[in-house]
Amino acid sequence: MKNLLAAGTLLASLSATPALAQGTRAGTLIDNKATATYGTPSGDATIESNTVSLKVDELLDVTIAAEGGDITVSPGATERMVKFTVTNSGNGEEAFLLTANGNAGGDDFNPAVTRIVLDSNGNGTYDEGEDDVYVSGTNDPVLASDTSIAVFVFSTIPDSVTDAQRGIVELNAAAKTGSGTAGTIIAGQGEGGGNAVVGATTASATDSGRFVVSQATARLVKAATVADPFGGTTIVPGSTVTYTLTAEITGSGTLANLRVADAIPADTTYQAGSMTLDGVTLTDASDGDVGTFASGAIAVTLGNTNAGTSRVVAFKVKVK
Ligand SMILES: [Ca+2]
Ligand SMILES: [Ca+2]
Ligand SMILES: [Ca+2]
Ligand SMILES: [Ca+2]
Repeated sequence: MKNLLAAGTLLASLSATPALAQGTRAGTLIDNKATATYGTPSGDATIESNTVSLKVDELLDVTIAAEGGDITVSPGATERMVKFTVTNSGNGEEAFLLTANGNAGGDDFNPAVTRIVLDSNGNGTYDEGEDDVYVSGTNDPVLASDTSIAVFVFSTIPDSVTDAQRGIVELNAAAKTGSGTAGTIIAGQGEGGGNAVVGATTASATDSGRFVVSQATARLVKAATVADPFGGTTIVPGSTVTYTLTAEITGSGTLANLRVADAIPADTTYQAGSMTLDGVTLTDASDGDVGTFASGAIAVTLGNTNAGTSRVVAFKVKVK
């Protein structure tokens, strides 16, 4: 070639295979033949070089990405899902082995992984009964170069977790042909009969999704103030006792269907119409408001209550 370069004008032409996003497809032959043209007394003469034919090896590469953002869960929640996208960023068709891990460190708890599901119908969302449960070595997803598959990893959240704790779930995807040190050659295992070569991604990639616990907790504090018939605070027959029940909801999220009840103590009489919620009078009847006095007890239905709020129920009794 060097002699030809020196001999005259070189008209080299490289293969014009269109470039894919991840490079030339594995197995492609890159043929290169050069020509040299030079002048002679009878006109130009052209000679050709031999053809150099190179087969493109298969680069094994993969990327993985968990759908972003914290996933809110409550203690003991089941069937909580993290969606991952696995992309074959190599230049040939490849099968990928998937491994989920709920026991990673660097967080507050370990989600218990229950199953990995492949987006078999390719619509990007989980379809119960339609998308296939992944079984390693049985239905390892096969991806063409530059294509992706969604993978859904399901977990159960431990009962013992508390508000604001975080737990991560990892998913690893590794090329089935081989992974490890970049540049490692797996002879003859590339698409199209060439070698497979571990790419810059090590042909193995891991990402994680994160669960964060949202748990509301209620605390109920009861207090009493006394007013006796003489303008003092002694407990004597005829004294009025005002009970105050303060429900404090802490943590985050919402406490479901909160109800506060209090049985009227012995030796006292409920003072009709004395029940209040946050200072607003509630009727004793079971009617349109949330308070009821029945069967010797007051009951107030607060319903779903957000963390960070306090509700105050009060009522009066008279000492017999
Ligand atoms: Ca392959
Ligand atoms: Ca963990
Ligand atoms: Ca689907
Ligand atoms: Ca009422």
